[in-house]
Amino acid sequence: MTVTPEIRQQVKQLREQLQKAGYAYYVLDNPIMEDAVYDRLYRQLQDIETEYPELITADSPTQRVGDKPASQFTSIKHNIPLYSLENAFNQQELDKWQERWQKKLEEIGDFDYVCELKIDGSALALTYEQGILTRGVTRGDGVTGEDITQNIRTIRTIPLKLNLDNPPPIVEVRGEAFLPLDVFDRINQEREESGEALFANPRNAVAGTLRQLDSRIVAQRRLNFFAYTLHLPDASQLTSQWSALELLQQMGFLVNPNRKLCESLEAVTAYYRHWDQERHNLPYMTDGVVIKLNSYSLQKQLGFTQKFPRWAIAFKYPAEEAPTIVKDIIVNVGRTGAVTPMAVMEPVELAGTTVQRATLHNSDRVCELDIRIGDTVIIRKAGEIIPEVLRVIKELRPSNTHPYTMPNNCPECSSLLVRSQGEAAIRCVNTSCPAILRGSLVHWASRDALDIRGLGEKIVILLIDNGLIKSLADLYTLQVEQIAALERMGEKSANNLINAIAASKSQSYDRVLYGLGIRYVGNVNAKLIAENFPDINLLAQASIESLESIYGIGEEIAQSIFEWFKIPKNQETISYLRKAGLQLSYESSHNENKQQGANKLTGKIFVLTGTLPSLKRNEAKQLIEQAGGKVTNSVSKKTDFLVAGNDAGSKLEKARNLSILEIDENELLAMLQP
Ligand code: 1X8
Repeated sequence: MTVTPEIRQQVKQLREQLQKAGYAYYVLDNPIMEDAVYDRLYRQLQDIETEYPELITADSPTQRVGDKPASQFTSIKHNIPLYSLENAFNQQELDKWQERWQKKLEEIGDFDYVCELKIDGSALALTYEQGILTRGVTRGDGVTGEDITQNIRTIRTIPLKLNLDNPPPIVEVRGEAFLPLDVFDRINQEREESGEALFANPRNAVAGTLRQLDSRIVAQRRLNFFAYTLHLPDASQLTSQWSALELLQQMGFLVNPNRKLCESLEAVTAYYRHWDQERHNLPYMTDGVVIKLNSYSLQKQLGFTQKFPRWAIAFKYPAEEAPTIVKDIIVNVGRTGAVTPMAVMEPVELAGTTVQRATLHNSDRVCELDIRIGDTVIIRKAGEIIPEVLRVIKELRPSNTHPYTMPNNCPECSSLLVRSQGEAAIRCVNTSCPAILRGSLVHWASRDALDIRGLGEKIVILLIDNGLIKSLADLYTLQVEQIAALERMGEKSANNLINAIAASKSQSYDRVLYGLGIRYVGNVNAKLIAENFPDINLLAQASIESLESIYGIGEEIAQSIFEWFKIPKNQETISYLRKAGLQLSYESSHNENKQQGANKLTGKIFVLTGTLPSLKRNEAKQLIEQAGGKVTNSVSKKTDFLVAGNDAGSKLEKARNLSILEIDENELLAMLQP
């Protein structure tokens, strides 16, 4: 088929729309398009590119998903070396630095400093030719790095094309690739559960991810990037670091918003102190502040030492480590049955919170540390929610301590623990163990799974301890009165919980699959699997070979799924969930909408306002639309129902003026009942 000008035009338009939407979503954190619309446009573009591969360009939004594994990376010499920064650990060292650079200059005049947060990640150098991203290289040793362009394309906040009308022939952008802390925690949790070695900190996790030969794995890890250095071919175009940051932002990069122009070292110190507190509320790790002379002309006059620029310094925060005393060593049983040893310690301030528990990871680590009750230990918090024990100070060990040995039996159900070959983890394999049930339920209700608001660990424990829940399926037969009768639960919160559980029945099949907690089946894999086996019955009968033939699914995952479905108790769970009305296939959700959705709400126009007690806005919207109704943003004479939650504002007033029927969440859910 020949490419017509119309097709070219359509491709161009689709790319522009997708690029804008992606920028709004990832960089501005302010979406301008519904996910479903984005997906539709994306697929349109993908379809055209499949038909006309000659139209694919390096800057097409479809080129972010990763490609077949590379066999190795190529070494690349940096055009301009990536220097490291001199460190200051206290005020005196900072003062000395100022004295030193001022002494080097004959004339100083007015100057200011740019303060930026130092991001704990991996430095990257990006090359754009004629405005198109052509290369991404790791810092390496500063002189030579590795070409990881394929991996870098998967980072959504790195533009594939610069937002410039007349891009210079070549532009180099530098910055820090980093992992949001929640993603880091999730990666480590998954590794812990599958018995893999943990990443010690987000920086290692980023470096490890960037060096992944399989860029599809990188694409799943949600790496992010802050740009902080810009090299243009014509050096006279820019005169300061501050304006460089602004230009980077205009060009489409994510630039850290927490930067500050400071006129004195006192102001710099105030910035440093401010962020010493505030950094604990950031969703990424910072380990200090980078201070740069703003003026490029001053930077140029000062130049570099053998190792560092003279015009910049990193003012580091002290390592987040603290000594404390071990009061007890306990083991925790997770949802997969994996048994994690934990140290219970004298409470200690660390990274802005009081901690009294630290993970010891597994029995190998316990042996290696030779940790004992009574020991003084150094604990560290490296971004993870649970800190870890770094080392034991043997010199401070009291007499009469005993080496700790891991229990042979599960602390919760007493059944014998099992260590599989080649695994670091020891497991409880009793499928009725209350600890496993507890963990499974918390996972089932978690955000990426069925997303049941209000069903956190505390409530789960309450439900299990009161004998209301013995399996996952029991969630769906719970009655309001049963919950309302529990300690610290009223009628209202019981109602909310029941509604939230009911709403989870309309969550998609891939979320259900993830929620089941099958080992190695993360939320990304769950989507892949669901697409290839669009009905759980097909999946239950799938052979290991057919599972493995899914692009992206390896032997371990295939084996794990295969074995999961062989367990009678799991088959029972599926059958209960089916009865309860959960989505166990992609088709069924569509079919059911057609039949039982019975188009109960066809033609009805709804407006949502305020916060609903259990449904999120998009969930409510989805439910209404599935039943044939329509949701609009503003109240008018055409509006049939106003669904009002807490803190409803002007829409409520307007609806009352127009005498529009006002309903609450419960009434809405009742209308949706088949
Ligand atoms: C390293 C880093 C810099 C910045 C932030 N995080 C880092 N890890 C910044 O300038 N905002 S600069 C830098 C370097 O030059 N080695």
